[in-house]
Amino acid sequence: MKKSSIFAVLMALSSFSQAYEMYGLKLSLKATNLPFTESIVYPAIVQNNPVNGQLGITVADTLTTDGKVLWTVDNNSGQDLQSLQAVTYIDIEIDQTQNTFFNETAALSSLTLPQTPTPINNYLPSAPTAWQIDEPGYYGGQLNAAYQALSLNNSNELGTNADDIAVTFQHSVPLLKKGERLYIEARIGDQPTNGIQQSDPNSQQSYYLNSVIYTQAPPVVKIPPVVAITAPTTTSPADITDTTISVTDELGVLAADVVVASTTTAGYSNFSCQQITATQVDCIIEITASGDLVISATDSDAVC
Ligand SMILES: [Ca+2]
Ligand SMILES: [Ca+2]
Ligand SMILES: [Ca+2]
Repeated sequence: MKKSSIFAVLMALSSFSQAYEMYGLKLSLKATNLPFTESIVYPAIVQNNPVNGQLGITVADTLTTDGKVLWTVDNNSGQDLQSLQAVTYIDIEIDQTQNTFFNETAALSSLTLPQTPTPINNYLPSAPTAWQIDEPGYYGGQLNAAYQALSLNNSNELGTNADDIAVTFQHSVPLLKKGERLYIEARIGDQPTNGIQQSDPNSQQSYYLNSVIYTQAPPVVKIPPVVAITAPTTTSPADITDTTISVTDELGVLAADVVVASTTTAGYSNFSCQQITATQVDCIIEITASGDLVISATDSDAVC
């Protein structure tokens, strides 16, 4: 049986409107070449902890009033971290002063992103890849052990005499390069935000608990537009009128951005382009004198 009265006082002071109290909120990390390390927000707020001197972890905010906490993880180890695992651990109590902390249930809603991940420039959010619901270990549960081992079993281990409920989420990162940063965010929301739903049957309060990892977005690969000139007639005593041009681009190209280049030496007239689709422009042209025809196109990602 755990004692949580001191943390109930802490949360009362932080002007939460929610009917939950935070008992445990922490993050563990481990990689092939990084020993177990953690950053504990509750019960003891440990920020900027040196974690064996191998990572820089900061907590940008303690738990916000809208139920978010964001960890910044910098790889200061001097080496690439292989097979990085991260587990977020969330132990809330719902309306415990009215009906205790051991009357609650929890179930996986879906292992998907919350509806509104936090926008972070050049970073992409990902949902957890594993989860576990269990009693932490005060009363025979295994959740804290799973958190310590960074090995979640994708199951709800609560029995009928489960006592307390806590939840965990796991993220896997194949490679965090030397000097790179990632972010991990725990979410506690009273609106459906996917993740795990924890409910109090007496007060009928429910919270959706979730975790998000934000990793660097891969660089955008820019592909230049493709210009195809079809010239069935290459030699003629009269003007050539059957030359056509088709420009395509994987992102987009505008008719106004397809031009006859200044390096063109052929004589021409009646150059005209038409927008076929967002990614295709077709043009016609009349060739009036011998020479080279050079078409220039600028695509929407401005490759050329
Ligand atoms: Ca309760
Ligand atoms: Ca709990
Ligand atoms: Ca392009």
